Amino acid sequence: MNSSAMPMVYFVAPNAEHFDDIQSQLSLFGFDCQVFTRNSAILAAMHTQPPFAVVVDELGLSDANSKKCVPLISRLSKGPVIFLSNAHSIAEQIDLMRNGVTDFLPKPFNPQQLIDRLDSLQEQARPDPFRVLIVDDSEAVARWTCGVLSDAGMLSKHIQNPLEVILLIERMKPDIILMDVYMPECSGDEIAKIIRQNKQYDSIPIVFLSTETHRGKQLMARSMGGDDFLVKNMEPEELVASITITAERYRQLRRWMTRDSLTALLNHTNIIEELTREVARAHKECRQLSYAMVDIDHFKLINDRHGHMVGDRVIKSLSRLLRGGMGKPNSVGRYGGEEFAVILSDQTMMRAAQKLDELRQSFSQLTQISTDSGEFHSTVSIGVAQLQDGQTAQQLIDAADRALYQAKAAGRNQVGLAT
Ligand code: GH3
Ligand code: MG
Repeated sequence: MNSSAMPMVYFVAPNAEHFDDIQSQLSLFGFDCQVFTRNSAILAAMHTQPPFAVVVDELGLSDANSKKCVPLISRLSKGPVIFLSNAHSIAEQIDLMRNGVTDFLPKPFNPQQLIDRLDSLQEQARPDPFRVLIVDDSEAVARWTCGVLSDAGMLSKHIQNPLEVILLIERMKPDIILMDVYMPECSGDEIAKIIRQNKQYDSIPIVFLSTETHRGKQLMARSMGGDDFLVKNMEPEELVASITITAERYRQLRRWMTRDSLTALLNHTNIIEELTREVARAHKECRQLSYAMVDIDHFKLINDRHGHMVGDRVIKSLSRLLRGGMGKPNSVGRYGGEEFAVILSDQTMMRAAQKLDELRQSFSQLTQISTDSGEFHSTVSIGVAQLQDGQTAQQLIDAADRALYQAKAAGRNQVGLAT
């Protein structure tokens, strides 16, 4: 990976025409890019500044065809090698894969498709580590378990007092809870039962880790809300494998439950729950909080002119931009069809409006591609409001909604401020 903050993408093509636009589109999504037209230049750059990904045009370079340069580039590449081509037969694709190509993208080149692919490749490259909450009265057992899990790249936290578990769930948002069964304050199955009373914690798996080998007692504990029962003193590899399998399955399940399938943003219910939590926190800790509604302008026209599929792509490009611009994964949600909700914690309305206006401008600069490869641009209107004393989440949403309405009425493609 290169040393600059933005991941670098190298393009390999016979000439550098049209790359200015690709460069500006990629930079809106946080990728730097550079184009190479000569073999010696790309090979030297691969040595001195290895990129995050390389995109190779099937036409190859000005002085080497793709058959010649792909094997060399892929040998030097530490990341994905994406091949841009018109339809290739499966046999040809297999041949390219054997030569180091990892991904294929069709021509004509669509920057949005590449950004989509780069996004998911980036996610795979740095997966979010599992967070494990360990509830065990034995310091020695917990220390051993924490050590094993941290060696496997997981983040773990230990509490000795099971009565603190709800507080820690709120703070840590664990992927999985590893629970001892016999503890002085109360038993693990009692705590599991209490956790299961809270609907919002239903999707956090509880795995008992105990010396208990009696099958009946194990099943009894599981009937109280536990998802698995592991016996202490197991091999570290077995512990890590069991936790990984369960945590991964539930993480996927949670993703389906809480996220919108098109954009992977929080869905309507969950962004409102998130806002409600943030409103409570802001009141309690006297923090500032702003909230915005972002709505695509004349979206119905986009659907009518270019079709639903292109409309979906416009929605995706906006969601990606909002997610990238906000930093925190849970601060953006899909409120409805082409309407998005953004939570701006610790921000005044003015600061929030400034940031949102930058995103508004970036979105208007995105080149959208229609089905006949024509290009068009789309815009958004935004309403932003700041939390007032004693205001509820719903009142804050209503205030942002009114500001959005004002922005639409004033001509769209602008940010409206709540009054
Ligand atoms: P305005 O500028 O006033 O917001 O006008 P608009 O056309 O954007 O708003 P309107 O509410 O009239 O139309 C929104 C359209 O969005 C209607 C609906 O068919 C479409 N839509 C909602 N969800 C989706 C979706 O997931 N994909 C696509 N392609 N279209 C959607
Ligand atoms: Mg709209």
